[in-house]
Amino acid sequence: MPTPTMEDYIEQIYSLISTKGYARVTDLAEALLVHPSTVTKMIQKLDKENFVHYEKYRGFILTDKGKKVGKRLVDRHDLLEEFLEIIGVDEELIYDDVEGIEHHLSWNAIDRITDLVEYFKEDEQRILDLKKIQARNESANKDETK
Ligand SMILES: [Mn+2]
Repeated sequence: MPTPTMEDYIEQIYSLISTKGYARVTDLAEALLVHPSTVTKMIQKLDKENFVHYEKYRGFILTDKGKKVGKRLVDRHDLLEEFLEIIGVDEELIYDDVEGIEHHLSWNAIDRITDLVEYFKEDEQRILDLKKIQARNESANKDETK
């Protein structure tokens, strides 16, 4: 199992490759806000564990194992964004919230959140009902701070 930090790298490499067609050390350093030498060290580690294939002067690619894990991590990220959006979290908070929680949930919890997202998407009325509760709680909160 990859560590949370390794997961961040694999996830980022996977999305860079699917949007740009390739992932370079500089792209990763920029995306993850770390120094390029830190990226290189992690890439070597990921290579050792067979998630990426690293060639010193030519950069790196995801192995089949890396692709499989990468897809799973990107899907998990997307699911959690969708989940927070459905339950009404402010849009500008969603990305950072997902980055904060995604590595700390079990795959069991992810599966159950998948069910819940499906539950809400199956019937618009369920989302409207939730919004009613939210409106009620929000106005109660406002009254408290008056
Ligand atoms: Mn993420």
